[in-house]
Order: sequence, then C-alpha cells, then structure tokens
Amino acid sequence: VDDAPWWTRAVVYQIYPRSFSDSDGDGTGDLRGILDRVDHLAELGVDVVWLSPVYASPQDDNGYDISDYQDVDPMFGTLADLDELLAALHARGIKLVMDLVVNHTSDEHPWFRASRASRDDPKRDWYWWRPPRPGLPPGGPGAEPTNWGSFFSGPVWTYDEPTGEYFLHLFSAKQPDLNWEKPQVREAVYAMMRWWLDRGIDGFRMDVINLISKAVRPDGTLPDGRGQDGVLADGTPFYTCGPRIHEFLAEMHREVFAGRPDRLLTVGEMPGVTVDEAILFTDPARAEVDMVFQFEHVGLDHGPGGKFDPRPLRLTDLKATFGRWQSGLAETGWNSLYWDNHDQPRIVSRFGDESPASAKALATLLHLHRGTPYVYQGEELGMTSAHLTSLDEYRDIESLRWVAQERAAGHTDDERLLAALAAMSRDNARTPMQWDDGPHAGFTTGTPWLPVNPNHATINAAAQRADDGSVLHHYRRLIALRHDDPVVALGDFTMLLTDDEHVYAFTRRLGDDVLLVVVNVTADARSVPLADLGEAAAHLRADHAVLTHLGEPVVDGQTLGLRPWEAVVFRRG
Ligand code: ISL
Repeated sequence: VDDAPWWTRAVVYQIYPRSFSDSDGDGTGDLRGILDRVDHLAELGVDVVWLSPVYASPQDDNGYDISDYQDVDPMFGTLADLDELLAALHARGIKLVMDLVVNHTSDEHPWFRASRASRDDPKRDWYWWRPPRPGLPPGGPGAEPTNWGSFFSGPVWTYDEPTGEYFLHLFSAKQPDLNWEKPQVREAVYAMMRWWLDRGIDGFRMDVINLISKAVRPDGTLPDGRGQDGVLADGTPFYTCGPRIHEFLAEMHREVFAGRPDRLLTVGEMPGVTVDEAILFTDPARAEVDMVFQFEHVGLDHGPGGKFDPRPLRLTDLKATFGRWQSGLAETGWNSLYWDNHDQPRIVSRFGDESPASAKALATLLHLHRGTPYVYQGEELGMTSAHLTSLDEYRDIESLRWVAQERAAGHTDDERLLAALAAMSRDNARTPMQWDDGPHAGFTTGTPWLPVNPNHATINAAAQRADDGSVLHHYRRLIALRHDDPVVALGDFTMLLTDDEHVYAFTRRLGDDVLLVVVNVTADARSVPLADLGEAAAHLRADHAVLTHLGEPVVDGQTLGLRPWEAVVFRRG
C-alpha cells in the first residue's frame, strides 16, 4: 500500500480552456480566467489539472490542431500566463498535466508547410503522402489511396493539386497525420516534450496516442478496409494499436520520462483499446504509460448507425464492461475512470435524469471503482447537456461535418438531425462553465462563443458552494474519501448483482477492510434483499454508512431500501 504510486490516490480535473473562464470579455475562456478560479479547484480537493490544448492553433478542432507546440495561442494568453498558472497550481499542491496532440499537427504547422511544399522537401515524408489510385482521375471520387472514412466524415485523404499526391488525416483535413515511422519525427516530438517537462509541467494526456502506428506494408502502401465499392470503409483495424505502437511508447518513455522524478503522470487516450492491450500499455515493468482512457463504456449507448444513432443504456452492459476492466487490470496495470470529457455528452443527461440525485449517484458509482477518477469541468456541479434548439448554434467540427454528410446523402429532416446532436454532439459538454446565476453564468462579460445553458439559474458553483447538500460538496467528499481511505484507492473490486438492470453494486476489499457500494440507477424506489449482496451485507446496519446523499439508509435486517437515485457506501461492521 505504501509503495503504490501517488496517482492511485489522486483525482484529476479536466479544464477545457475555451469554456472555463473568460478574463478579458472576448467570449472565450483563457489562462488568466483559470487563474481567477484556482481556489475552486483547491476547495474541490483535486490533485491534478489536465489542461486541454492552449497551444498556437487555427482552432479548426478547438486547439487539437496545433501549429506551434511551444507557444500559447494569443486567444488563451501567453507563455508567461501559463508559467503563472503553473506556479499558482503548484502553490496549492495541484499538478498540471498538458495535452499532447502528436498523432497529427495543424496543416499550418511549419513541418506540414515544408512537407507540402514539394515532393523533394526533406520533411516530405514527415507526413503520409501517397499517389492517387492508378487508373482514376486524381482528386476524383474513388482515387483516394485507401477507402478509409475519417472520424469527422468524408475520406481520410485530401488531394494536394500542386504536388499531385494525397495526404492522410484521420480527423479533419486541417489535421494531417504525422509519420511516426520516421525517426526524425519521433525525435522532434520527444525534444518538444522534454522542453515542457523542463518548464515544470507534471506530465501529459496523450491524444489518440494508440493511433500513431499505421499498418504500412513493406512496399509503402496502406491496406483497404472491407466495404462496398463507393462507400467509405472502417480503417480503424489498420491504425488502432498498430504494429509498432508499443515500441514507440517504450521509446518515448526512455527518451522523455526515464530518470525524471516520479511526480509525473502519463495517460494515453486510446479509442478502441482492449483490456488485453491496456494491460501491456500500463504494465509498470514495460514502462509505456501510467494509465489509458478506454472507450467501451461510452460506446454502450451507440446504436447500429454509430454515435449519432443512440439507444438507451442497459445497466447490465455497463456492469459487464466495467467489471471486465476492473478484473483485467487487477493484477497488472491501472484503470482511469471517467464519465464526462469535452468529447462526450454530459453523464447526467445520458445515464441519469438531470436531477442532482442522479448526478451524485453516478459520481458515487464511478469514484468508488479502482482506478484514477477524472472530473470534467462542470461535472462536479451536475451540469447537463446543452439542449441547443437550432442547428445554427452548433460549433463542433465533428457535428457540423456529420450534418453536412447527412444532408448530402439526402437526409434533410432537421428535427432528426437536431435530436441526434442534442443527444450525442460534443458541444453538449462544451457550453460555458456555470459559475453563478448572473449574466452568462459569470463565465464572461462578453458574448460567449457557445450559448450558456439557461439552467445556470439553478445549476451553478456559487449556489452549490453555499449548500452542503449540493453535487459539488458530494464530489468534494468523494475526492476526500479516496485520499483518506486506502481501500477506496487500492482495494480489490468484486461486482455484485450482475444481472440486475436497476441496481449497481460491488465491494472493495483491502485486508479486513470491506466497503459495500450500492447504487440505484433509476428514478424509482427499489429494494434489494441483503442476501443478494453477499457476505459484505451480512450484518448491515444503517449506521455502517460512510457516504450517503439522501439521508439515513433504510435497512431492516432483510432488505436494503433504496430511494430514487440513492447511492450508499457502507463499511462492513
Ligand atoms: O468524439 C469522437 C468522435 O466520435 C471521438 O472519436 C474522438 O474524436 C476521439 O475520442 C479522439 O479525441 C481526441 O482527438 C481528436 C479531438 O477532436 C478530440 O477532441 C480529442 O479528445 C482529434 O485530435
């Protein structure tokens, strides 16, 4: 227990800077805005801040398209502001982890400008340039080097007329993929990372880092995906945890992290990662990354048509998924735990019913698992999805390009498009942070870049700070529990009630210490026979509760009664 890494007891808070706090009234959040709010983070008790990108960027994908890795975009401030923020966080005992976006750069990065300039430029093969498919007019339909579809709709290839070749972009055409096969690319990335660590930052959240190794054939070609002619195919099998991914991450660790103090944190964002791969990525003996973000639980409500074809969550699917990740990483490796981030609709609108009780129930469920919890700005208030009422209000490139694609395919029913975006768009999580009930929720004195949710009248930080029963104070208690209670950080995990569609229950055990966690994931009252909760519930009494949010638990010797959205953590007596 004593030699477990510090991050097994830590909670990370994600800041999406454009939506957090605006200091200068231009409607977009900035670094000095964050500086004004550091006490909110200290009061919540988080150990680490993960800051989404603030680097120089054309903002095609809100900063995930970087044109200078070693400068701050003027819309967010300056490097001096960032140094000041780092010092202010460190003064409160909070670490700062930066976003690392190196699967791709912006097309306006000097590396890509050089690469694009001519076929003989020394940086030409820092990116993936390929000739058109033979026999078809270059730039025309079907002439792309492979048939892969992009994460943001359309093909992953864009034709560049002046040099007569296509370049690869898994995301937007303004986010060309770097060629990690090239040692000079890797060295340039590692040098940049060392520069940031030398500046005093405490680690990296690595954007889509499991997509950097592409399954290139010895002759330099990339394989087609299986699919019908004329329809874009799924290219993910050819770059998800690709052939050299472990080699690249081990090399990065050697070149960047080895020999540095163990205060650092690395977390790899990994769409499509499996438990078996995650064991390899997070095995400390392999020295790759500390933990990964997996995506299985945030795909459980995707329908056959993908994320914009949502279906209701089945609680048993969530149990099967989380249960598999908990047991898979029990012996080797480590989990990260998250509901919300800047790419996901808000959990209270998605798996909850937007009530404060549902926010607290879902928070308790997640935070009592084994792993490092991540809290996304506003989640600690129970902030809801955006409820935008018109397609014109959306700003997210993924949403806009999906709408354009649907319309091009003749699907012009705006009501249907709006309903899909209202459920799943990334903008749901990007509305401004709700600080108070004043104009624009205290986020800005100007016009916010994305509308403030009108429910800031009731859901806001100022009101919740003053209310000990608020969602905010519940998150504060969950974070404190992880700090103070070794069984929360390190105890074994056992899932209970695996077939129950309404109640989520599990135990955590460390030596003789046992916690029993029971969560009613519905808006109806429920009751659970104590016998179904196993040995941990044998002598259960209401006063064994260590965390509640709806009053004293209802235990009668035979059953545990659960109020709507009630979550209780008991310690075995
Ligand atoms: O939200 C998604 C699209 O459905 C995800 O596939 C998302 O694109 C994926 O999680 C990768 O996300 C990260 O890289 C993207 C960026 O747009 C996201 O904001 C970032 O979190 C490209 O850099």
